[in-house]
Amino acid sequence: MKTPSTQTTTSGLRGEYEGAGDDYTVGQHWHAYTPEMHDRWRRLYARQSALVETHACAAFREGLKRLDCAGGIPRFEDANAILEAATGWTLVGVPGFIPDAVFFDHLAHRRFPVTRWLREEHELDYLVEPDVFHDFFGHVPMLLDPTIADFLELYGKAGERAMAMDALPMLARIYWYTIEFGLVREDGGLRVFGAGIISSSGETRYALEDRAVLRLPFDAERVMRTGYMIDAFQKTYFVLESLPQLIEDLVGLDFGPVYEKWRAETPIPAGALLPGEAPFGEMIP
Ligand code: HBI
Ligand code: FE
Repeated sequence: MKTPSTQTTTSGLRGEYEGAGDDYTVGQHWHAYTPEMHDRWRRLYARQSALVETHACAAFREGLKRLDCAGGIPRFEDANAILEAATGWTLVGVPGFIPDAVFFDHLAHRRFPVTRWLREEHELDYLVEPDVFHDFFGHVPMLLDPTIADFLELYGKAGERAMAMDALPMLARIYWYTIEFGLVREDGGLRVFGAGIISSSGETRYALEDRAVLRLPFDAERVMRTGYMIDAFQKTYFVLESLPQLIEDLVGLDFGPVYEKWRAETPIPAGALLPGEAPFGEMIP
């Protein structure tokens, strides 16, 4: 992943790792956000929330409403009151990307790291690193869903073994193709639940509407073997039949033998089909 930027033009908070503890958490410093930043948030929110109605899954739509954050960059502590009552999760502020082991440890303890700085004006459409809009708007609504809440804790707990077995890229692909870029079947069509899609207006349309995209049924082993795009729209998305399928499929799976079998192999390229695989059509209806 990209190293944290040290650019400070409109946000003095961006990439500031000094003052972070061993757990990499920092205060949100909500009062440091300028009126321009709150305005930028409102515009990002307005653009994305219009798409959410037609493109996001029900859990996301409901979670977003409960967070009530259309008016400006939300305070993490306000969201924490809602989250703690609903699923026992807590948001912690972070300066940006944090080391894998630290990230896993937070998730294993139902703490979700949220980047505190907001993208700049020229980055409204596209950003490689997470910012507060991606992390909060994209991820936090789904933390109110009981399945996703439990799944993320399990994912955090799986981190140590994946690292010890030299198979972190395989585990990370599960996160990537679900929490970041996951689709789910709902109401006879496909809907978005992944934060990387739903925090991007271009990718939200593309993931559900572009005919060239591969949409494959979610299969944990297939996902763990599939490479992904980090600086362009995905070429392949995986589709859950329901959100609980995520837990049902993964809870019974012993990851150890899967890691051993595939960790030394070249991943299946993003956008490639294996013999016999048939992709779903575009989103409809
Ligand atoms: N740090 N802030 C932040 N956000 C992430 O999504 C993140 C991270 N560190 C590591 C990481 N993701 C992934 O590489 C792990 O899921 C493997
Ligand atoms: Fe993310």
